[in-house]
Amino acid sequence: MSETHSGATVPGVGRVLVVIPTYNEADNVSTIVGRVRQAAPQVEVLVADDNSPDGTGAIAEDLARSDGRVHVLHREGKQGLGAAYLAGFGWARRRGFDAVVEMDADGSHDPRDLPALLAAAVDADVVIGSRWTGGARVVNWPLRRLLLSRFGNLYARLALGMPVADATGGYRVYRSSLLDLLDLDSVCSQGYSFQVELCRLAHRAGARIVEVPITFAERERGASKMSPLIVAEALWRITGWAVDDRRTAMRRGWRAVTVGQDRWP
Ligand SMILES: Nc1nc2c(ncn2[C@@H]2O[C@H](COP(=O)(O)OP(=O)(O)OP(=O)(O)O)[C@@H](O)[C@H]2O)c(=O)[nH]1
Ligand SMILES: [Mg+2]
Repeated sequence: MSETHSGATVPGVGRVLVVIPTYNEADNVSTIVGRVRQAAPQVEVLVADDNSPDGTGAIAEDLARSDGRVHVLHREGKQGLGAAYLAGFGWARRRGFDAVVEMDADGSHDPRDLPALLAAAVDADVVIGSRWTGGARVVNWPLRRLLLSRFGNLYARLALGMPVADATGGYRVYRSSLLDLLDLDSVCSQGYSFQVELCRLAHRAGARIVEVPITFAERERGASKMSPLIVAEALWRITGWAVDDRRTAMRRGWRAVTVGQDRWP
């Protein structure tokens, strides 16, 4: 693992680490890292690779050797997006980064949107690069994926009461000051429900969540890791959290009636 270079900062935000989780992204990793460095030269990049059989980790290692602002976290094996991000957050916090960016490796998240996300982070704890707010564009996504994302977000918003249009999106900035407040050890999601879970934790912690419209494009190269299992995990976890929230609200209401303390949230 390479050492960090302290140095340039993003005005109003500080030192920023872009975490890019990878599993079999050999066709994409060089391009995405290069595009991030070009679009936002002040940031550093951490590729969090789950020992990809296609050699993504070795390619990332080469990139890190030739650019001191690029780093690699080699993990033992495929453990899901959530686990890779949590490891990346820990890596960033141990090295004193002020903000962490989540970004996919496959080019769906355009690094040219990063400056706008970072600018919004000056006055926010979480910035979501949103596909579903005014001004956003979704390019080349099959109808099946569009519907899944729309339905997933509608369900998350209604079930969890979060005022967020794109709670499943994975292009985000988190201020480290917020991550320090969240109980990340409690996070149980492995797949994409990780994004919803973090959104819920941030919302419950009273975080300032801002959405910035992005241009989202379908991956051009490499294989998708999306699976019915990942969709099922998101559905049952969101349902479980919604049930928990309602149970908690009912308990509080019951206590308010019987003891005269506490109030509905
Ligand atoms: N480290 C790590 N990265 C993962 C894992 N699963 C997915 N990723 C990465 O997470 C990002 C998002 O995964 P994608 O396969 O693009 O998922 P998606 O965007 O929902 O689906 P497609 O764009 O259709 O492929 C990519 O950079 C993947 O390489 C994992 O288990 N471990
Ligand atoms: Mg993708």
